[in-house]
Amino acid sequence: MAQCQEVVFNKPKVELHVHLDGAIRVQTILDVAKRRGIHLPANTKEEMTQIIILEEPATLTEFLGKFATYMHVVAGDREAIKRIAYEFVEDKAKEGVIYVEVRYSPHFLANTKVDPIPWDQEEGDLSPDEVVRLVNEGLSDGELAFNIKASDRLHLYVTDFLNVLRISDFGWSMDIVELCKKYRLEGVVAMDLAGDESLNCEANPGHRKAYEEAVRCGIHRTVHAGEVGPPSVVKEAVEVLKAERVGHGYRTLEDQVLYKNLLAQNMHFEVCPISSKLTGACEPDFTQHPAIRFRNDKANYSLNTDDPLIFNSSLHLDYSTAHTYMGFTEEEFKRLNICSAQSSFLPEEEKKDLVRTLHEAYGMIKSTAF
Ligand code: PRH
Ligand code: ZN
Repeated sequence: MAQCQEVVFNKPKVELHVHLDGAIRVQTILDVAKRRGIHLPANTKEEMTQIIILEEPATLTEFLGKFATYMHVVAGDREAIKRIAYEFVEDKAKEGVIYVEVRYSPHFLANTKVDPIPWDQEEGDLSPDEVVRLVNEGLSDGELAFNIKASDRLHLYVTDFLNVLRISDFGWSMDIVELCKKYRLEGVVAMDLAGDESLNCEANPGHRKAYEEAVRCGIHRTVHAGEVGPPSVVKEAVEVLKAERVGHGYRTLEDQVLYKNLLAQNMHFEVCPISSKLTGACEPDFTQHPAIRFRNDKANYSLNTDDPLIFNSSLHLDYSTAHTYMGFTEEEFKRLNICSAQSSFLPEEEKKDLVRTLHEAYGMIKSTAF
C-alpha cells in the first residue's frame, strides 16, 4: 500500500471510524513482546509488518484473523495499553486530525476472561474497567503532549468509545453500556457493534438489550453494518438498535428504498476506502466505489482509516485514493469534514465549536445554519 501517500488535503480533518487495536505501531508490538518475553515469528519491524498487514484484497474473516498475530502481545499489559493510546494521539496529530473518535473493545485488551477471545492469551487480573481507565489516561497524556498551542482551537481532541463484538455474549454487551455510563464524563462518548458480519448477521438478544439501555441512558450509538452484510443489517442497525451512524454501510446501496430513507434522515456513513478494498467489502476498482455515489448524492459521510496498522495505511492514503481514483476535490473534502464534525458524538456546544473551527480553517464564511 505504498502508492498515493501524497498529501492531497493538508487541512484540519475529523476522523470518526478508527480502531485503537487496529492502529498500533509495529515497533511498539516488538518492544512490548521483548519486554514481556513473548516470542514472535519475526524480530525486525519489516518482517513483523509483513506478517501483520494485508497487501491484497481478502475477506472480512481473513482480515479479522490478522488481529491474532499481535493482540496477545498488548492485551493484559497495563504499560502497553497506555502507550498505544498515547502514540495513537501522536500519529493522528501528525496526520492533521483535529478531532478523532477512537474505538476499541475493553474485553479484547483485558485478560480477566479469555473466552471467547479469538487468540491465545493467558488469564490475568486486568479488567475491562481498568482498560478503559488506562486508555483514557494514555489519550489524555497524548492530548496534553501533542496539543502544542493551548490557545489555538486547532488542537487535537480525542474521544473514545467502546465496542461490543458480534461474537460476544450477553455479559459483554451489558458491561459495555455500564462502562459507557461510568466513563461518560471522562471522554467515552458512544458504543459500537463490530466484528464479523459475514458469519453473524443479526444482532443477538444481548446486543439488542444493550442498545436499548444505551438509548434509555442517552449513550450515543453506531453500528458496523452493510460492510459485507446485506442491507437488512443496516436496517436492523438503524431501526432496531437505533444507530445514529452506520459503520461502512456500503451495501445500503443495494436497497434503494432504504438508501433514500437514510439520505432523507441525513444518516451518517463512516466510509473507509482502503479498508473496504482489503477486506473485500467493495470491488478493488476504486473508480466504482460507493463513496462516489455518496458524494454525488451529497450524502452525509466521513473518510476514515479503520485499521491503519493492518492496512499499512494512513489517513492521507484514504484521501489521496479518493482524489486520484474517485475525483474528489478540495471542496468535497471540506464538505465531508464539516459533515463529520456535525455527526460527531461531541456535546452540542463542543460540536458547534468544532464546526466553527473547520469553517475558519477552510476560509469559509461562517454560517448561522451550523
Ligand atoms: N469491521 C468489523 N470489525 C472490525 C473492523 C472492521 O471495520 N475493524 C476492527 N474490527 C473489530 C476487530 O475485531 C477489533 O479487535 C475490534 O473491532 C475492536 O476494535
Ligand atoms: Zn471498523
